[in-house]
Amino acid sequence: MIKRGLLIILILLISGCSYGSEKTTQGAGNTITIANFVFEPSELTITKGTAVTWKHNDNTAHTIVSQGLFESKVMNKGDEFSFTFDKVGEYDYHCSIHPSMKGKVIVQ
Ligand SMILES: [Cu+2]
Repeated sequence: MIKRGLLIILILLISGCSYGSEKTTQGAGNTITIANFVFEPSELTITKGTAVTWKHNDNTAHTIVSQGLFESKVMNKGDEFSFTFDKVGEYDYHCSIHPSMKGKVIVQ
């Protein structure tokens, strides 16, 4: 009786864990918000093949430029920009209007 109970608890724990991690990889964690002249988070680590979405939530127009990789249009509040990172590496990007605005995406 006790053994069977333990087994059921173990199965519940294992299935609960795998369900949890699945949610994490598919859910949040690949969105960067632009607000108050800051990319948040300024450094984001993702796995290869993940699409990152920048959400503009500032009263000032901004762009997202990674030299030789991508360049967004001039974005205003409510705009979004997405890019899928297919290669492992570290990618610096910045706002071409405000060069002090910088961020980094680390692809593993
Ligand atoms: Cu800017």
